[in-house]
Parts: sequence; structure tokens; C-alpha cells
Amino acid sequence: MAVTFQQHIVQEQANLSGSPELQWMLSGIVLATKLIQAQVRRAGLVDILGSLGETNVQGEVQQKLDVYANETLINSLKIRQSIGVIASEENEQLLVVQKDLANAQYAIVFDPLDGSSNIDVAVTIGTTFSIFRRPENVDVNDPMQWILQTGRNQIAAGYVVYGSSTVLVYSLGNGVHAFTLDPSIGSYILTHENIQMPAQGSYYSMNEAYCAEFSPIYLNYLERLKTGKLDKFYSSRFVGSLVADFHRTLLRGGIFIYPENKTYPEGRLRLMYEANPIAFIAEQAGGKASNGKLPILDIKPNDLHQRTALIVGGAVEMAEFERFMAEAETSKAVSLN
Ligand code: FBP
Repeated sequence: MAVTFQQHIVQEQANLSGSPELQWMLSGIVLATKLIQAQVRRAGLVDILGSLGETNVQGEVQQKLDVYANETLINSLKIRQSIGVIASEENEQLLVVQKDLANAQYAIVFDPLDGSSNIDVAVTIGTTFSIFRRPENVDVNDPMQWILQTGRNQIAAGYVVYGSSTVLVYSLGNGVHAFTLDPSIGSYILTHENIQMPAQGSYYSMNEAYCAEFSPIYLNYLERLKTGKLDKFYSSRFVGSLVADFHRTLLRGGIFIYPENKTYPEGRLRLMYEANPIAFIAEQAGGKASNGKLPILDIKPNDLHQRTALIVGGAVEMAEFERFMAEAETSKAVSLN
């Protein structure tokens, strides 16, 4: 008997004695991503391709589908009274969506359309989301404090990939599960339960066009993958949509590497709505995620749109990466003495 996403959450909530609000919030993500995927599937047929000519807080030209996805998520989530604060990649400021914040307990952060550069060329794109409970010790009327928590405080996170099929992947901190949208009934059906990332994969994913800008330590690590030092041949895959590159890494193993570089000295990807939800899923699936110095989920954020380096992968690739970084730190310390 097929298990729908809603049925699965009810079961998960029972296991976790969680609050029914979470189910109601996640149903907002379900509704919005079904609407978004319908537009994505018709993108070449309806006037949803191309840009609106406006730029967002990242300085990126907003694509029509970015704006559609953003508005669809905001409208679907703001009617859920337990959500007090919403933050999006497309909005410079966070949105306070309840008059009386005292009655709300949750904040939600999302990237409505990840991989925007791939929209017009029909390559896989996605949506990411991350949910926090309002911390006990913060001023209810200081909404930024609802959001600026370490990723380890996420109570739910996940993403949706709009690819050959539409797949929703989520975790409530009790394993990772994936649901494929069955267009014939319009429901997300459980297709992968308790996903475990393969300990070792056979792909690395990195935009090597920036190699001249990456610190040599990352190039040396890449060389180890390319020259079979991990007793395995690694091929290269880089879609240019984080959700697509990570989804492959989750199911097939391997490593995704996006270090800081001269163009993005803090890193290319955003901590709150790209690295955090991906890292939450990776750790729940037995993988690891780091910024090269510490686990992504332990980074204390100080800005809604702050960027970070992101290295995420399976146990074998990440163990080698950490060993490599530690060795480099030691030899740096030795050379300084
Ligand atoms: P947005 O499209 O949401 O801005 O995301 C950024 C992103 O597209 C990631 O999905 C992807 O990993 C990265 O940028 C690719 O950037 P680049 O092509 O510069 O390497």
C-alpha cells in the first residue's frame, strides 16, 4: 500500500511525539512545491522563462520562476499561524507573518528556486527548506533571533528536486526519507525510506572552472580522488544546481566540494538556506558536511544571507578530506615555527 508524505509525517510525529503544527507547516511546503513543479514542467510553454530584470539581495538577476516560486511558498506558509517568521533567498529582509508573534513558535527559511542558471535550459532545479523552533530565551519580538540559530537546531529540513521526476527529501532528525510525486494522483509517495549515503561513492562534484582561485589544499585533495588514492576511480559530475548535485551524492555517494575562492572569499553558497538543510540531511544519512574548518551545523550564523564554503559527502571521502585538512594545518603550524 503506497504511503503518502502526510501519512509518513503523522507516523514520524507519533514516533517523535512532535507537535501537529509541524505536519501543518510541512503540508504548506507540499502544496507550494506541487504548484512550482507544475510551472517547471510547463516552463517552455507558458511565459515563465527568462528574467524579470530585477536583482535580488545576492545581486543576481531574478528569474520569473524564482519570483513565482518565492511568492507561492510565502503565500502557502504565511496562513499557517504557528509560523511567525519567514526568510527567503529572494527577500533581503525576513518577513514577520503574524501580527502577534507570541502565538507563533516557528521560523522557516528557504531557497525557493535553487539552480536558477539552469531554469531556461531545462536542467534539474530545486527548492530547499529549513525549520526552526523559536528559542525559549529570545525576545519574541526580535524575529532575527528566531532565525540566526546553528543548523543543529533545525527541527526539520529538506529539499525538492524538479528533475526527471519530482522528489521531496526530508528529515525530522530521525532518518532521511524521500517521496516521489505521482502526477496521476498528485501525491508524494514514499519511495526511499531511511536513506543511508553510501560510505564511498565514485563521483566528485566541483566547479573546476574556479581551480585557479581555489586554495591548493583543495586541488591536492582533488588530485588524490583523481589518481585513485582512495582505491577507487572517481568520475566528475557538476550540474550547477546544488540540490541536483547533492541528491546524486546522497543516493550514489561521493563528495560535493564548493570552497571559498577569490570571486567568493566567504564561499559561493548561502549558509541558512543552502548549506544548513543539505548538511542536516547529509548527517542524518550517515554523511558529513563541513566548511573546511568545522561542521556546517555548528556554524553560528550572524547574517541571514551569509555565505559559506560547503564540502559534503560520504564517510570515506569526508574522512580523507578531514585527515588531509588536519595534516595541512599541522604542516602549516610546523612551517610557521
Ligand atoms: P541559486 O541558483 O539559488 O542562486 O543557487 C546557487 C547555485 O546555483 C547552486 O545551486 C550551485 O551549486 C551554484 O550556484 C553554481 O554556481 P556556479 O555556476 O557559479 O559554480
